[in-house]
Amino acid sequence: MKTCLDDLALLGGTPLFTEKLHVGRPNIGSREDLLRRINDILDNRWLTNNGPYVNEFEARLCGLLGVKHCIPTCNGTVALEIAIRAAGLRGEVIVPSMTFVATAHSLQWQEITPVFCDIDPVTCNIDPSRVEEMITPRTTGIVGVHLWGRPCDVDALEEVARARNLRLLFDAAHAFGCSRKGRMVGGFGNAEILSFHATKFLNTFEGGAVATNDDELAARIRLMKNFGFAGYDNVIYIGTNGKMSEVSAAMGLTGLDSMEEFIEVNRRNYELYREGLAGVPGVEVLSYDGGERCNYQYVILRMDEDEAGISRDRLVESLHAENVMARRYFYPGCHRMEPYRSYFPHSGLLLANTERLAGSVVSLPTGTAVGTGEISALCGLVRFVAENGAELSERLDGTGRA
Ligand code: T4K
Repeated sequence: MKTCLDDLALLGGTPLFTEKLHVGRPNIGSREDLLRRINDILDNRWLTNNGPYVNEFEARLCGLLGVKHCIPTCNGTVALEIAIRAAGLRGEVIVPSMTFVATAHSLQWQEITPVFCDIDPVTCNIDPSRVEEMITPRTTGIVGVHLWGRPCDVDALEEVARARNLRLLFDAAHAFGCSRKGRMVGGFGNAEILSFHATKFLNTFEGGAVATNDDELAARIRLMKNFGFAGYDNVIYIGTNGKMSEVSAAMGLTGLDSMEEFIEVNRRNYELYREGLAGVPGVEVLSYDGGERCNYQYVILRMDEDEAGISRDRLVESLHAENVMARRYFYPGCHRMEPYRSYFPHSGLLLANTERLAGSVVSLPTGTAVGTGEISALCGLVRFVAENGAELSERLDGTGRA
């Protein structure tokens, strides 16, 4: 516990944690079940290319999400690239900038221009009323992102897409296992893209999927993720290698078996953070809608620098010194990353809410690798830093630190 500023590791004290506490440590289910499945894969000598575990994984995903197709891929980025191509997007596509850069890159990689749209300051998701303003004759689609698992305003986006004849995709990388108005994420828009990266709620080491109820789109995606092969020696489409391996599917199936336990732990952690940080000046833990299904995979702090008396970046610096590897997901926003900041140097002018949010968020460690004692200690640390924010800032100013 810290009782005076000199106790802070940033000012020469001993770090609160001896080992680094990371954001995004994987949730891992039963090792025995995973190893049993891997042994089976080795016995079968069927390692990839639509093997039985990938097919079983797809069927389980479809059942869970209530969709007709949920095509597993090697990662979420390739799933995005394939879905974007298969849906026929080109020209310009409207996306939020407040997302992981893969959302924008998967468009630009195919020479489609991502047009960054501001977010709603409350939901933190793309603002449907601003989407209209970004539409030009070159616009072919919208890619919404369910940031931190909190679903977009799907109805409003569907309305804009329908009225303006645009395709609508969702980057649902954060939202596996989440629902909106009782419907699972996966079935909205023309297609939704999932990520099963190690850091995600459900992981397949690396992996992703495209969920859709559109049979034709699904058929194209299946071809595209396998070089366009429609049978031995018969290529009927341009394609890439987007296939998921059997070992990845085995990991995914094993994770699915423990999904409810992961949610329980995540929810417990989230509630502990909410309680532990209640009333801390200038610090708000972003909330989830308790009436919906939610994976609670992200614990996000929003800092009000004026109230806390210390900047978000200095809080993060203080946490890092204590071995809490908090992250600023998603600072500084895609529009301030290359190549976008060179292509559109002034896009920030239209992204005031994005810039404010990207400058004030902190993502904290949670998941099954984090214990309740660690969370209590971490909350105590954040409270101490915020309550002594002004004095700490002064001390750091005095040392010439930015
Ligand atoms: N759309 C959205 C909205 C996304 O957030 C993402 C991915 C995608 C699309 C693309 O999906 P994928 O193609 O990745 O399937 C990480 C992940 O690599 C990325 O998957 C994720 N979003 C993003 C939010 O985070 P980095 O560059 O921040 O990763 P890194 O290496 O700094 O690791 C993050 C933390 O996780 C560290 O604190 C350590 C911990 N970690 C990581 C790995 C890989 C572990 O404890 N164990 C591990 O095995 O991007």
